[in-house]
Amino acid sequence: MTRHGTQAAAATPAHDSALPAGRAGARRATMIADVRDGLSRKQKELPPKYFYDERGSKLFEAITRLPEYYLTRTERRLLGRYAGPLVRALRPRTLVELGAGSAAKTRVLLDAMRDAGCGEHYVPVDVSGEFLAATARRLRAEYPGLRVTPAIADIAVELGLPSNLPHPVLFAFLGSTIGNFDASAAATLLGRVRHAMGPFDRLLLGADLRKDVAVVEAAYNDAQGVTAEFNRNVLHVLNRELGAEFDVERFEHRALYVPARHRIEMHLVSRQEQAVRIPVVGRVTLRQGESIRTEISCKYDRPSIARLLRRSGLALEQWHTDNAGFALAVAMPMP
Ligand code: SAH
Ligand code: AVI
Repeated sequence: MTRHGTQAAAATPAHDSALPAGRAGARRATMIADVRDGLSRKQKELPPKYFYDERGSKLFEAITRLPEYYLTRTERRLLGRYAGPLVRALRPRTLVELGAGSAAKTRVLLDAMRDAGCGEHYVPVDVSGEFLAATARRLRAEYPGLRVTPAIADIAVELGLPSNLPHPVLFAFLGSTIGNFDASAAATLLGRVRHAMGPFDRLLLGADLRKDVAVVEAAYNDAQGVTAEFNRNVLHVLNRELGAEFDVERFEHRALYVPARHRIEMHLVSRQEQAVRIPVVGRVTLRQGESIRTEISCKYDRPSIARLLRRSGLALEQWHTDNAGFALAVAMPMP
């Protein structure tokens, strides 16, 4: 994420029902602060964590099945190859997954843990509470005997982990979601993981790699327009949760690679000059062609991942990749 809320919402165990009133109030206050801050910048910005209400999470799931979006299937292939050996060597008792979403690929890790006769506790962490609760319900049904303790948390602020997790813990941060955080936020976040780690714990990090710009741009500009809908969903979320009056059709999806920063950026470009009322926040004006940046998605290579890990107190221990340009990195805590 490029920016984060100033008012940190505390982490809460996820319940299967709607958010408790205090929690909903904290989310709203954080959202107001984020929107006020982001939309008053020269380059207007909204944090990508607001894509993921139930509709946004489903749109993301649809993105993962698109022919252009190579990331998910490449990572799944790599997991299929390397999860078994990793789990057999580490024998984790707990799997903690950051930004778990629907935990679709996690099943590869959970299956490997079951096959190896280890793994008693799964802790999916996500900012999207409703979706997380559904994921937890499904996993409990699929893996009887596995303790599933979901935690709703904004990982840019805190991990929200239960105390006394059985070690060794395997932390997983898949999908290249790390790329949605700028370098300093990414290092802070991974530093938080480092802080939670014991000496025999490991981090499994999925990272999308630098490659032909046309391939990356196609992945974020799919022919069916699913990514465009996903991008515009953040405006639906602000309309519903804050009573904002965005006319979503007045915004065009744009995704462009910025070579100097090794990242693709998603923007919502105003099709016309307009003023948008957002209760509590105020009136926001946009010129024709002016954009709101909604996401960055950084692309890496081995040295940049090793550097990021080092900055976070971690050391790169294993590096697995294939020719589709995605990597699984395994990191250990630096003493
Ligand atoms: N891990 C899955 C899902 C990736 S989508 C995969 O690899 O396919 C990104 C997920 O991260 C979403 O579920 C979203 O709700 C979550 N997320 C995004 N920003 C977050 C934040 N700041 N804190 C916690 N979770 C976040
Ligand atoms: C979740 N995250 C890693 C995705 C990405 O590729 O940056 C979100 C996404 N944005 C557009 N398409 C998918």
